Amino acid sequence: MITIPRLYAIADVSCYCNAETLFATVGELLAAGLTLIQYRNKSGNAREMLDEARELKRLAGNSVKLIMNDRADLCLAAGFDGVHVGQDDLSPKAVRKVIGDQLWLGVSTHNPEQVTEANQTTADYIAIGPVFATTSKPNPDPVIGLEGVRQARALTHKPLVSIGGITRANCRLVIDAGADSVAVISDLLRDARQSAEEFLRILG
Ligand code: TZP
Ligand code: MG
Repeated sequence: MITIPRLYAIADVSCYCNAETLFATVGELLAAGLTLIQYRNKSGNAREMLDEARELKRLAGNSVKLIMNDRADLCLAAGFDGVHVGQDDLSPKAVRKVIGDQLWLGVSTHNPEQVTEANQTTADYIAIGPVFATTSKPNPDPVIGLEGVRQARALTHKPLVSIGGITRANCRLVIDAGADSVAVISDLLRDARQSAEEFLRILG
């Protein structure tokens, strides 16, 4: 079983005006002491994604876990530590054929049925959400609230990551509802270092 850090930053390329801003923000997150970061790019082509991912790997070094959203092939090519897939991506079984059994595999779920299904796979962690309303994902699944986190907790012993609308103001409630970790996009964008330090203090 993996040990998942309390704070899981998602660096979503669509939130930055250019790659330099993305790298600068990730640099701030690293300076704050973050140890788990996902690279999420829903619009780039494979070559752009690999270039950006390799730069993130260069910045992060070997002591920070880097997770590639969606793409098992780019995870390997960039030397990342794992892959995160959703319900419409490669199945966990198919991802394992690409990445093997050592790298981290995370699976997004949105309801109890999906949690139960993901629990039966070789996923290293299960993400559940959106917990609260989010503007970072187009057409998000229905909000599950803290009750949805509690339900998910009851269905799996795997590390549970909550996502969606999580901020410094509500992250403690999410952990208290049973999540092991919170994944965050928007509340880590502005003053990234200070925000990350505050999250870590609240969650510690
Ligand atoms: N999946 C479910 S909600 C979400 C994703 C990728 C977006 C989370 O972003 P934010 O800004 O932390 O709500
Ligand atoms: Mg996906």
